[in-house]
Amino acid sequence: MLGAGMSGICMAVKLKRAGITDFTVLEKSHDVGGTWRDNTYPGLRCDVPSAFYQYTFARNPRWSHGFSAGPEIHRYFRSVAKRHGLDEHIRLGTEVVGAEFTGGRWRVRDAAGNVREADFLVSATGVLHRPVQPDIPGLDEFGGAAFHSARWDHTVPLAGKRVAVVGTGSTGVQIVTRLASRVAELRLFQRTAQWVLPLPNWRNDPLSRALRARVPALTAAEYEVVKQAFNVLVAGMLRPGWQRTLISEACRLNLRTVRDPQLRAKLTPDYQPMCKRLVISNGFYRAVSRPNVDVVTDRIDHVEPRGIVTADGRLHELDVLVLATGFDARAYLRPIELTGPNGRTLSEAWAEGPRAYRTVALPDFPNFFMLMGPHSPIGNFSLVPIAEAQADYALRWIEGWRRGAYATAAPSPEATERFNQGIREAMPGTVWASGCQSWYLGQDGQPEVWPWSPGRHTAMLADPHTHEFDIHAEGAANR
Ligand code: NA7
Repeated sequence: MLGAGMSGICMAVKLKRAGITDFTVLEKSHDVGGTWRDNTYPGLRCDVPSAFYQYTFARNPRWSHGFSAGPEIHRYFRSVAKRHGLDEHIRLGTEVVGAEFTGGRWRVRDAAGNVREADFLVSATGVLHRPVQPDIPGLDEFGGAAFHSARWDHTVPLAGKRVAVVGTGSTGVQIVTRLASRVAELRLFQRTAQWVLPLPNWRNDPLSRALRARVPALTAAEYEVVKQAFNVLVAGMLRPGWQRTLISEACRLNLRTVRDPQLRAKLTPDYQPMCKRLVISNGFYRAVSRPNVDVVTDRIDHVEPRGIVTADGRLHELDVLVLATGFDARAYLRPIELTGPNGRTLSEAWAEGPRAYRTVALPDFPNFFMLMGPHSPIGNFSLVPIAEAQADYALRWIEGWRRGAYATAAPSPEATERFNQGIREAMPGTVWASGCQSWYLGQDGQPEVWPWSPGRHTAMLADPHTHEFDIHAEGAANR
């Protein structure tokens, strides 16, 4: 298996619980936790409620907040891995560079030149993993400290400094909200204004935590309630309806809390709420209204040793430059190169953009499954139940193989095309196609996300759809 983040840990635990122990998780980094290991920036929180951002098989009754902070979430994933005895399966510091399917098995190569053989390959390499370094002239010449939000340099002091944040996605907003009162001057370089939904973040008091620990049914019920609410809201947001009206109005009312009309004008988006991934924050507008904070909307022209120069010729002098410029959402497992039994490579298969069979598999790549593959229902939903549904799907196939039902299986190109055709047909009319630039869009400008409710995705994966697979029985055996 590739990756020991949220979805890799999920798959590994599911394998163990099914009695399958002959597996290895290859992780390029020094620790488990994926995005929660990489991101350590000030103000980091998950914007999905903790009650719903957790595994159904390891519910945590002791979340400190409604929306808990990054380090607490990282501790949770580490503790699940430890409790389920994954240490003996995970090889840290092992970066996979390629895998070939040959002789009925996957041969997986790592950067140190080692080759491991496996009957199945499961990729759990995350979605928003590869930081985007913006193409700003002169960035390398900056005289102060400069780093991407996902590579935060904690040795750099911030108190009393002049700090710039480039980018106003969920990350930039969280950083600005946290740093505004801690630095001397903060400049937020905003290319596109964001709609911001204010949601309160409450503290779970010790009594309620103790109660949840004593009565596990409470945590289970809470999970279900939040899940249903998200299903109704997220699905409803996609097309016109009361959910979209409700959330749009909440965002508009929130914007009106910005008293300064000039600042409010700068912060007013020119597209519909939810076209870009919705930013959740109840402190951002307060933070940018502070006298030591400036929202700069002039285009960045270049960086020079003293700071950022905007298109109007103004030099913004800085000590620290934070790039909250997002991630390559189209990379998926690349640059890892896969080669199928007929010599077809992943680069060739994805030359026109990442496409998958029902978000989990690929034609021409037998016995290969993906977690968080193309068109998974990401957006503002919790990724944890998605990973669980996809892991359950892969597990069902692996168990079939262990029973001797088949030797190799890959989805047919026709079934994959049918699935992607259905996605394309459902996309017009969704809010993502309503006219904005976002990381939801693929290279052809079309949204590459799941155009229905997350519940429909789970229901789809409950059926293995074996008739849509090219199956070879030769060499199958009961194991
Ligand atoms: P996002 O949501 O991709 O946001 C990146 C931000 O960086 C966004 O405001 C971009 O502006 C801005 N950006 C990117 N490149 C540049 C350049 N060259 N110049 C100026 N501004 C730039 O990433 P986040 O890390 O905030 O969030 C990613 C996800 O992580 C989030 O959705 C959650 O799922 C968790 P743009 O809007 O493109 O004009």
